[in-house]
Amino acid sequence: MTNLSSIYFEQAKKLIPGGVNSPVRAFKSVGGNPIFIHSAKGAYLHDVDGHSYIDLIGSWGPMLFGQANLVIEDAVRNALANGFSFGAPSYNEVLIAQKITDMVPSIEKVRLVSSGTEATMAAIRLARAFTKKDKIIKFEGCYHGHGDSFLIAAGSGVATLGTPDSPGVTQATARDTLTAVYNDIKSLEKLFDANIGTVACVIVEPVVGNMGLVIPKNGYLEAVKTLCKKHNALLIFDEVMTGFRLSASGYQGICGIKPDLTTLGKIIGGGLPVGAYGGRAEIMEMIAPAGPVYQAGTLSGNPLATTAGLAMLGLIQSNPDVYQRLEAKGKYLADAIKNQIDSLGLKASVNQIGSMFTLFFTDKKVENFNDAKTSDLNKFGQYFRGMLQRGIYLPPSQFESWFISDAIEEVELEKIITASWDTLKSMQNS
Ligand code: KE4
Repeated sequence: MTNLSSIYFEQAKKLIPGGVNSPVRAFKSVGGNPIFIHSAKGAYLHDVDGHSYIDLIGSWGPMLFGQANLVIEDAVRNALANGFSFGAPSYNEVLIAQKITDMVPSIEKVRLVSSGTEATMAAIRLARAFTKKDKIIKFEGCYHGHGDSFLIAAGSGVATLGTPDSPGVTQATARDTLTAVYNDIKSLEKLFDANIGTVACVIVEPVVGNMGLVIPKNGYLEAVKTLCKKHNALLIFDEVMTGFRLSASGYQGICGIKPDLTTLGKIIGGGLPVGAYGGRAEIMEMIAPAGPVYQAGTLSGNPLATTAGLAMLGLIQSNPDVYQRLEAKGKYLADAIKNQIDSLGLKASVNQIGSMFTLFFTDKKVENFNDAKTSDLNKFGQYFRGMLQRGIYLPPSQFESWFISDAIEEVELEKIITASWDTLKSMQNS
């Protein structure tokens, strides 16, 4: 039966590469065509054909309090009357910089940009300038946006499409990106020892969302920081996804490790385009016009986007217990699905921390990208489609984290759990 989503997708493919403006949205690895969303509110997405879904993507992380939160909506509505973009400083930029530096102690100075990719690109340029060294170390399966230096053994949509290294990235660029194995400190040590005096920084997702959810082993991040200090390399925590998702100070507020630089995005824009990078003042002072490292952006600090971001950060500050609520909801869901795996004798495993969650179709405990890649992608595709048919919208990739929002209440959790049971049962009988 032809529906509007299919009609719109056919039109989109004639005008937009792959019919989407970001690859992972295309359902390529899960089968079927993407669904066009008409509106979203609270825990729900509503598609153009009148179907509703419980939203476990949350716009890939920003929607901590659920879709179209009224506080954020009112703030943006009121700001509209003042204009959309000035290309000149506005006080919102001071206010949001104050909130970010208050909430994340390791950030003494911060620069706003318009996406996580811009933030990570600028952060490594700054690290290279500050250390006067060229190489960066990232981890297989981690994703830091689509900057050339990062499209080496990357996760998220890159892994989803099975193209860990993108064409168009020059050998010269690739040569300066070294990749280690996450959660394996020896692999990082080996890279440092083989590249003495040349590594500017290590960039890491402290909790990884882009292999699917992978949690650092005890002591791992501390060991990474120790190696960075030993080799005079900066430690960059890419908290674009985990920033304000796992605590009001990101994952660094939980693990107690202070990186030299942090990159942020997603939640700090409240759903509008905001990215940021920040850290030790002596490093940030190198950024133009204070220093020689150039970085710029037409819409950086945009008044509407910073209004939404300020409203979001204000909601977090006035709801400090949101993270306990999200941890309880995440654990409840994880325990229920683990029970389903056990009672059905499935080859599957679950990783969960706070409101981040991934069901892997492998019986291995997933602690790095190689573990994640043992997942049965066909089974994940079947599960994704079954959940979608039952009104649950998951991230369309095995190599992504699910995001539970605070708008998801017990009734939605029960619907997700029932849909999961019915889907897994039907998969077993097929
Ligand atoms: P953006 O340029 O997409 O705003 O941020 C890039 C980025 C940087 N660092 C981390 C840890 C990230 O997770 C991201 C982007 N996340 C993906 C989802 N895994 C965005 C979704 C997409 O690519 O469509």
